[in-house]
Amino acid sequence: MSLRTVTAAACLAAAVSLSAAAAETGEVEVKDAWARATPAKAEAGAAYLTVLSPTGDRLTGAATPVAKSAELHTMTMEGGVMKMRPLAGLDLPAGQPVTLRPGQVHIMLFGLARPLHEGDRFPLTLKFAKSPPREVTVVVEGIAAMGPPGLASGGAAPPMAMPAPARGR
Ligand SMILES: [Cu+2]
Repeated sequence: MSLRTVTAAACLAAAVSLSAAAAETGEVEVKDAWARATPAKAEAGAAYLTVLSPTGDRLTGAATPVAKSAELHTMTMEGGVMKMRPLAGLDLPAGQPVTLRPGQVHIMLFGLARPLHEGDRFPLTLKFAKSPPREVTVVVEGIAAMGPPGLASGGAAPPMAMPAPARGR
């Protein structure tokens, strides 16, 4: 057995034990975290990702140093216009990936410290009902992107009402 084969085998073993551990602890998996670039003076942006809980959980909130607040939002069609409203939590059925995407559930970022530029990366901490908070890296895509590279579904988003922060804070 060559050294290269040994290394590959060791890596594979490590990867397998890692996913086994994740399944045992019910640790959530998060992938394809991305955000749209924002116009120069925009104070709000949105982040999207895919999250999977092996044992079932609930996404209850998010936080990031690049925005004053991050809120779970959903979108509904009202009179032909998409309107956003805050969402208290998002159920994560056991073993089923849940994808946040433009025009649907998203993580709204209010009070951006600076515009999000394509190619930027920023940390986002996700909060869950059961699992410990989880920090992921969000990659900023183009201003009209519909998804992370290779996963873009295409099609234009419907017209969207201007976002407003939730009241009563
Ligand atoms: Cu929103």
